[in-house]
Amino acid sequence: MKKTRIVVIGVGAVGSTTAYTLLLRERADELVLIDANKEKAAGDALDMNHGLPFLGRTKVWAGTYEDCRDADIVVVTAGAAQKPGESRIDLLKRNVGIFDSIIGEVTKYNSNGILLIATNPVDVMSYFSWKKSNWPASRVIGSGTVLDSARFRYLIGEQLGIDARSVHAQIVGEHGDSELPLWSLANVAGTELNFDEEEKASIFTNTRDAAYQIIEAKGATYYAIGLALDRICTAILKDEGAVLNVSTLLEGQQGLSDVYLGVPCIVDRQGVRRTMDIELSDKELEQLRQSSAKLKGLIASLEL
Ligand code: 6V0
Repeated sequence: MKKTRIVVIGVGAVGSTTAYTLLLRERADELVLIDANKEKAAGDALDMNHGLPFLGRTKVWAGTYEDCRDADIVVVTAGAAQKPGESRIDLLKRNVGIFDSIIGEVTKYNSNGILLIATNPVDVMSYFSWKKSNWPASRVIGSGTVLDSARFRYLIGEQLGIDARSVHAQIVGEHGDSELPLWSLANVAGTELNFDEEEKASIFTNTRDAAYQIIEAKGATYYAIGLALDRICTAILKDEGAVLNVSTLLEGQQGLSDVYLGVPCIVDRQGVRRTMDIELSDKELEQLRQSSAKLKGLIASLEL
């Protein structure tokens, strides 16, 4: 039987935590770590291998792009850190330069795997990866608002005293400042949530600004995104048909197209099978359009 292989490119805070999460959950037979900093990738692989006597039989090694050949999923978390005084647009252009070479290398060796992008701004990096790879959009997926939706469900669950897994609620749009909560569809067991406007505003602000809060406290966020990426990998490898708010190419949904955004998608072995048809309130639709316009502006600035 063919062995399942996940390649993680970029093993900084997010990549190494994701790889460790995939290892703990025995998600694949083979786990390959790639980083421009080869020593870091080699050190992580050695460290993880020393844990194997306590785990299963996953094979972990620091690899090269040739190892992408048999990969089922290539997770990309590589990115440049913002330099002092550097604008977000300049950082974006630098990350696009990095992705130009990474995606070029991956597609040299692999033509039928799934690209799972986490590097920020994730919706733009996913769009760029789709263009650069020439792969069908169904197989180029961004982590989108999967993490944001998890934060949202956690905070609602805390407020209600209900397990976050029983809370059905989602964030859509950009993974970032223009994202929006879909209160009109949020529920527990089909029951509408009775929050007042102040409570709603506080829950959403804490969701949207969570990354700033964590980065201020400890410099980076990585545990929850590691679990979110593991969740997406599981939906793919187990052909689940799970509904996850990954970032995908819109082709007319909600009147939007030629942009990657976080929306509820059915995810299975083929990647994104399709997006769910959801009915938004007028206000939500307007906010989603604004989020899309912002991302399109960023894409246009790249002059692809
Ligand atoms: P980090 O700890 O600086 O790690 C980045 C890694 O990328 C480093 O190990 C670099 O050596 C490596 N790298 C840089 N250039 C290359 C290259 N050309 N080839 C291979 N490797 C390279 O950053 P961290 O891990 O904290 O964050 C990584 C990215 O994830 C950033 O863009 C974050 O903004 C983003 N996040 C995305 C989230 C999401 O929900 N999508 C959540 C958290 C962070």
